[in-house]
Amino acid sequence: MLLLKPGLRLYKAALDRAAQEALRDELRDLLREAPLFHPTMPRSGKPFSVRMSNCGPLGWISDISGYRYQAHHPETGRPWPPMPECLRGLWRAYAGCDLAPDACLINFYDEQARMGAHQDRDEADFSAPILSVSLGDSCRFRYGGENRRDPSDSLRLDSGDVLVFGGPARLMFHGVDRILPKTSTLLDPPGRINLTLRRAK
Ligand code: MD3
Ligand code: FE
Repeated sequence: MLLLKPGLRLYKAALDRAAQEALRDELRDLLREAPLFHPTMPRSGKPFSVRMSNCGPLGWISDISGYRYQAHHPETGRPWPPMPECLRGLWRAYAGCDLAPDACLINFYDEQARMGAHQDRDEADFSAPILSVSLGDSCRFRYGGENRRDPSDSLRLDSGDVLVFGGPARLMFHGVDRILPKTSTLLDPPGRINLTLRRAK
């Protein structure tokens, strides 16, 4: 485990190749039930470059009217599929939180996609951590402080890495500067999947 700063813990290669392949295959089935959608920015309606879906009781979505957690897919209207057991196991092993996650956001990045610096503050209780799992192509991940202008650092995240953000790191600004194309053979089509396990309510 690497403690990058207070509350920010990195577990390199928490999932080995076989575990990554098993999770990839589960996600492939799950995304048939809850297809990736193109979220849009509140007010402007500008599309995100990242496509998203969710699993677990609640899912995070963004559309013209705002950001929120809801229990159904915005396009199919169906409830989100259950969270794979392997993800709940990662939460038990690494999150250090007795309460189970009730939401898992699935982000898919193609080679061009990125995510601008933001805070995650749509959850009811910031005392619970957020756990992130990376699969597929590596990325350059950027993280700063609680104010947008605070100095930032960047870090390469590789397939199988788990990051936990808790305590003083929970409200830090963070984003994905870029995907590093052709750094992994896990996904077809290529790209990067990031899963974030949260307690939304
Ligand atoms: C730091 N996702 O979905 S994961 C997001 O790689 C998001 O897809 C990025 O930011 C991705 O909101 C980064 C790492 C991450 C996730 C949640 C955080 C970092 C965080 C919440 C608080 C602080
Ligand atoms: Fe985020």
